[in-house]
Amino acid sequence: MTNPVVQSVIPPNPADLEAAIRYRLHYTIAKDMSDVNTEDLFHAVSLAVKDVAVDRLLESRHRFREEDVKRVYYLSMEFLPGRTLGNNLLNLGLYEACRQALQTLGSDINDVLKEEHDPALGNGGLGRLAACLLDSMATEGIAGFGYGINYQFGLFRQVIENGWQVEKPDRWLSDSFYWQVTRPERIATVLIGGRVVDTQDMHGQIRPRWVDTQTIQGVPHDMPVVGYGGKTVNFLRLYSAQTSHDFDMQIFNHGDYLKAVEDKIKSETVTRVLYPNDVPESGRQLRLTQEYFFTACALSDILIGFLRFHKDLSTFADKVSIQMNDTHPTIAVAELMRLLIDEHQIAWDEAWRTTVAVLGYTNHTLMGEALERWPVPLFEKLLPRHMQIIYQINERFLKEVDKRWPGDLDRMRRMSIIEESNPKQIRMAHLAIIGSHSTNGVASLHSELLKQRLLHDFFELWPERFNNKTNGVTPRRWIGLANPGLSQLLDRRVGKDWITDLDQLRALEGLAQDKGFQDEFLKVKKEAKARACRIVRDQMGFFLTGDFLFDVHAKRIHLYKRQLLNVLRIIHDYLRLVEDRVTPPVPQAFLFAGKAAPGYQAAKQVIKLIHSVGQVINQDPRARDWMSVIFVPDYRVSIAEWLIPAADLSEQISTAGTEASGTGNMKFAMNGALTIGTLDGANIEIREAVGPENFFLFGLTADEVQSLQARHVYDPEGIIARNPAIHRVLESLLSKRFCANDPGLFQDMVRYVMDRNDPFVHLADLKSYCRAHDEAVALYAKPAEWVPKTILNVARTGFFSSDRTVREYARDIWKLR
Ligand code: 26Q
Repeated sequence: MTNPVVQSVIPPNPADLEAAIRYRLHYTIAKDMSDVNTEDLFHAVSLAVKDVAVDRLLESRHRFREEDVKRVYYLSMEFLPGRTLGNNLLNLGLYEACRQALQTLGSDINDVLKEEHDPALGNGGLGRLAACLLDSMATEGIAGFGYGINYQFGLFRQVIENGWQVEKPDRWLSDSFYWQVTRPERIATVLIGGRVVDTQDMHGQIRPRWVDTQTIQGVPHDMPVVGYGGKTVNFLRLYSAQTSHDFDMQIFNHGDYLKAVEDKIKSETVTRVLYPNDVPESGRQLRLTQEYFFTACALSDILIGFLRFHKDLSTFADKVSIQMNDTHPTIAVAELMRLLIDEHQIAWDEAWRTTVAVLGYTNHTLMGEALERWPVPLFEKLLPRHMQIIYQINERFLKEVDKRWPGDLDRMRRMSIIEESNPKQIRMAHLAIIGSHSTNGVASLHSELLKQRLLHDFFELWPERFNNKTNGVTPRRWIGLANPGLSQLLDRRVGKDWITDLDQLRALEGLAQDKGFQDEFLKVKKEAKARACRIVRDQMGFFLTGDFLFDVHAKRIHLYKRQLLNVLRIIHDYLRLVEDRVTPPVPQAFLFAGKAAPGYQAAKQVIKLIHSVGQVINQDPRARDWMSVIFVPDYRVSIAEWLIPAADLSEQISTAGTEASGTGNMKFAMNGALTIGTLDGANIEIREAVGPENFFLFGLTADEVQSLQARHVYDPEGIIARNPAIHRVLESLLSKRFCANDPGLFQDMVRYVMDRNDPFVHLADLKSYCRAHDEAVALYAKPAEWVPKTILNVARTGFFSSDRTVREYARDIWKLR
């Protein structure tokens, strides 16, 4: 038996692929065909396909070197790539061949793909965006590479016990994760701790030296990132921390064996676990160490790679762009300066010009309290040399501010990198803006609000540094893989090129009124809903039917995202049904999914509330034919892939001015759900794109919310007094209705929404939310009106392809070609 794969590339031909799979089953898995199970098949297919990906990876590397192209490095603490095998089959053009090959081997491709663990190396939107951008860079043929952390434990697994979220470890890496290639030859050495001493060089110049440091090694693990069509394969390089080999030797040479082993364990914990917060907690030493560790690994790797093919660093900025995904890798500003100055003897001014030209910063939040700050004492202890460099950067920067606004001390205090609190804090966002040539927001409104509010001082100083890059999502995963029915329909009706040129979906506009097409389109949605029903039944034992309108609210649980507002509205509908005997035009299923940060009590109570309300409604014979409430546990990419295509209505109801962009909103619209939403984040652009008549709008605008708060006139009690229906909802929450066994359980929830200082002004939007929802449901009852709208949503979401996003980054920030 020869390995048909090593003869380079498998043509997309079932017989060859089958032979490759058989080869792997025989020689790697060492099993007879008669013993083979689905898991074995998964391993064999993965190995066969990985070989193809590696072939193309080496070819791409060679081509990029020959052409000496400019490279982009995307630094991110989080990547949520989703399952790999199906994606790589699709992008390599092997999906159909594999389906047939597996059929011949007596197996269903869907069962085989499900064997793969879905890596959860991120919290939510920010990590998933990183994965979509990598996919699009490879597809666009850009030499773009991800750098991050190979966490041993990804985001916790969410289990629901008695309605409460319980966190369980997610040890995702196993021996059978084949997609990673360890690269021992590119181990990075990272210094940390110690102190700085001044020494004189041979010219009598004072040169600071960082001494008595500890060393941690970063071991890179590369995962291929296959572009669609398989022409370009880039990589995602994830580092795990390891004690240095020298250090291991010292264990034997010096006497203190136990101390040495303890230190070893300590340094290897650096990459043990992903922090689950989506609001930063200052003062966590391990988190800062993680941020520095992976940034330092990445920069040293990038410099070494560059110097292998270039004689010195003078052209570095022409050939390299580094994008910082939020402030998490912002220590890159100081680390790059340190490398250029201390290790490569470049003068400050030139080093600074290079640093600013190379780095770009993407901001993902509007909430001031979510901006990262690190206490100076902690920073000084871990990174004394970086602290010196940051002080110098700040000194020069404040001189510039003083030159522009002489004597404006208040402004200097506001803009300084150092916040003069006790203890002093380093404002990472300021460091990022000052140390880079570009600061971008992730949706149009977000970028505007950054300029007008959060970062206004910086915008006044450097308007040219600010720009917008509206997020996007990859059509390969979010239509191609997630929605095979829609995908095939598009292939037939608009041709196959939509997958790399999503604007082609426009061709559907002309079909929106075509009865034949409407039926086909409806059938696709029906099938996606039927699939969701099967999964909900098999995994949760809940019998759901596709005749219900599927109303889906899936994202991290957070007060600003207002799952609580949705629950209030559901209770309102429920009371209207059982108390007022008003039946809705159509039965509805309210599906929730999302994780709460483990320390975020209010968010965890929202999860409990959803379960409690669900239990009452789902068991009430007066209600259960009309409404169901379902919480799908452990939300992750692989759940989004079946849940989103099944949605009829997409809940995007954050308080205006709080959600930077959202990307789920795009995935839903692309898959033919209509959005009910506020004028927040990318909702605004989605609404403009699909047409206001195809979007259910409600709620205050960002300016109105701000003005309400600035004037201190938000008056929840007044709202309750004027709206008996709202009053009734809150009364029911205070009563035993939803917490018979635990009276008073939801008092806190009521307190949140009755607080005049509720930052998310729930009650200000409740009435208009109910109105918009009623409209949506009434429309759903008239398929002749609803279906054309969903078709137009799909037709007009081409803009939200991450291919477009990446092209904009390439043109405006990375300055490629
Ligand atoms: C920071 C410091 C310490 C511990 C944790 C963190 C931390 C971790 C994750 C801070 C933030 C995050 C994640 C943020 C995030 O996902 N933001 C989302 O980014 C999306 C992509 O741009 C946007 O679409 C969403 O609007 C935004 O909420």
